[in-house]
Amino acid sequence: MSALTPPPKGWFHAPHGAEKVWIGVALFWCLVLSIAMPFWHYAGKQTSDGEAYKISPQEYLGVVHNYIRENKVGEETVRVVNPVTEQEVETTIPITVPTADGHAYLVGHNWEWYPVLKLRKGEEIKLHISSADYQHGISILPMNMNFHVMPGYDHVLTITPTQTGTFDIICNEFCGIGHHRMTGRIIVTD
Ligand SMILES: [Cu+2]
Repeated sequence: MSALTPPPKGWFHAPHGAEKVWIGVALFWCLVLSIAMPFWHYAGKQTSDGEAYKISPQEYLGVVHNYIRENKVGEETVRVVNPVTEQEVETTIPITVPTADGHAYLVGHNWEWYPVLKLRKGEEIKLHISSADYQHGISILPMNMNFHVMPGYDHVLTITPTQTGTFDIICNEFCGIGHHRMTGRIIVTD
């Protein structure tokens, strides 16, 4: 019998016994997860309200560079490994604070999160995030905070830091050969 031959007549037997139980368990769990998604959308404290605006990657980069020019408070020296040549180079990355009206800008591109943000504990800000090239995923550690970042959109997250410290950012959406080295930083002070 080849795969193209129809099965013999009478092949279907209604589920019974343990099979029925497993179908029931799977169906029940599907329903639980289906309800959990909209529930956490409203009840979760780390859910985006979906605020986003269309912007080209070039325009967004312009916005970020203006923001850095006006809100830079320092610089950090970092060692970056070129993922293609494996050569290590020293480079600087600007440290910025939010604007007077509480906006901060972050861009993800191959392969870094730029610039470093310095925030204050308890101060609500509008965090703008976009990508200058591919899809990236921003993951703020050690908290379990993840957000999918698309080029062409200025995603706006309203956030209030609740802990002081240095938080590392990684990329959790595979974006190319340097993905595993794509990092950034958020510093929260009192
Ligand atoms: Cu990535």
